[in-house]
Amino acid sequence: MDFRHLKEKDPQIFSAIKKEILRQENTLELIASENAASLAILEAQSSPLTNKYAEGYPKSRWYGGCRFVDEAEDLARQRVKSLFSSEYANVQPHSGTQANMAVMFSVLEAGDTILAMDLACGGHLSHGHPLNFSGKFYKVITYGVDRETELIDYGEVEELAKRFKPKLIIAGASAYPRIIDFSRFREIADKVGAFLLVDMAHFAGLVAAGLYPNPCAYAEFVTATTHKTLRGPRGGFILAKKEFSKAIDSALFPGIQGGPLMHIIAAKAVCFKEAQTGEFKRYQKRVLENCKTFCEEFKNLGLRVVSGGTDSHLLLLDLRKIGISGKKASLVLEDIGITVNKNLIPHDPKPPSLSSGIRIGTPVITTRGMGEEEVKQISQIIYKALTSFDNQQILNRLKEEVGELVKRFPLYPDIEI
Ligand code: DSN
Repeated sequence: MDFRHLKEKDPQIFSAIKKEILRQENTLELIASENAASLAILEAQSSPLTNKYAEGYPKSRWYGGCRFVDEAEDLARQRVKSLFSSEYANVQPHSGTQANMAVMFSVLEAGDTILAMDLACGGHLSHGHPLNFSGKFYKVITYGVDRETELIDYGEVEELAKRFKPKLIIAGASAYPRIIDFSRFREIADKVGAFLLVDMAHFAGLVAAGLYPNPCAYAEFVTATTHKTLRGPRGGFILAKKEFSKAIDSALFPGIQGGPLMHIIAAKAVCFKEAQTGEFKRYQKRVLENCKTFCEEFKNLGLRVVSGGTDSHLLLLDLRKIGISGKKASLVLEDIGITVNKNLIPHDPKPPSLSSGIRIGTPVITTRGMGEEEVKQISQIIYKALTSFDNQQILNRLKEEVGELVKRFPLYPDIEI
């Protein structure tokens, strides 16, 4: 892959892209929601399929000339249905939020009640945050995690469900390291006659590899993004029971989106094919192992890991013992070439703009081929940086160590810039 045309035609944009490629190459990326898509996926999403208007669905489009994009969308739908054993799929959502919006628009009326996880305890913006459409259109009741165990308090979820009778219950989070008990959510939803939506955006790759329970067996609706653990192009998709197919299709188009991004849908199809391979399953296993190693190392270093560990690709580190905020920690780490995000810990005494923790994820470093030895080294680097954040000499040394480490595990050796 090269950029020879762009370089000539638009040197300014080429320069921004080149710098970003080099940043990704030379940084230890530990943001849990990011990954590094394959060259096959990058090629599909940069193809001339971007030129095609295809409002509608395969074999039922508003414009002519859709024969071949139909092939791509059909392949994407078949592959994702088979990957997650789902009866129905819609691969057109531009993002996870659009996927959630389409599900909500297909079964809810404005003013209906939804029960979802509190953002402060690990939930997601599109599950009812007051500034998001979901919080503006619906009456939102939130559940959190237990103060002691930092696990979802299913007793609280049931109690809230019985009290407020939500029409939709949402399970799924962006900063919850543990396995979510979908069968318990199903039981609660059934007790109050609610629909269940599982947003598996974060852990979809682990589900595809059989390392996390498959929510399709429990929920009427399952939404996800393709670019997190699933390691595909940026975008979303919806899985559901067949009886909801018409309602979801029309909630998405013409309800909230116009022409689908056919180049991205083709790249999603490639992602779903890659996710069926043994190599992908082995990759997800290493993602999980690396995350568990991080937890053990941080605990050995005397730090507290939220909920005591992880069952997934992410962990939350409580920094209060070191006496540094999540915001300061992420800035210190960025200066030495490590990217993380500040994150609230459950029942955080600090505001979201500061936060007491950081979220760490292993999808990207595992894609680069890093394993136990490197994770142990990175844990030490993070610990030393955060405990010596005012010692520039130590930080300079750690930055060199990060630089040497990333050079040994190139991210995109075949991209010519
Ligand atoms: N922004 C994503 C995350 O980092 O978890 C969720 O959409």
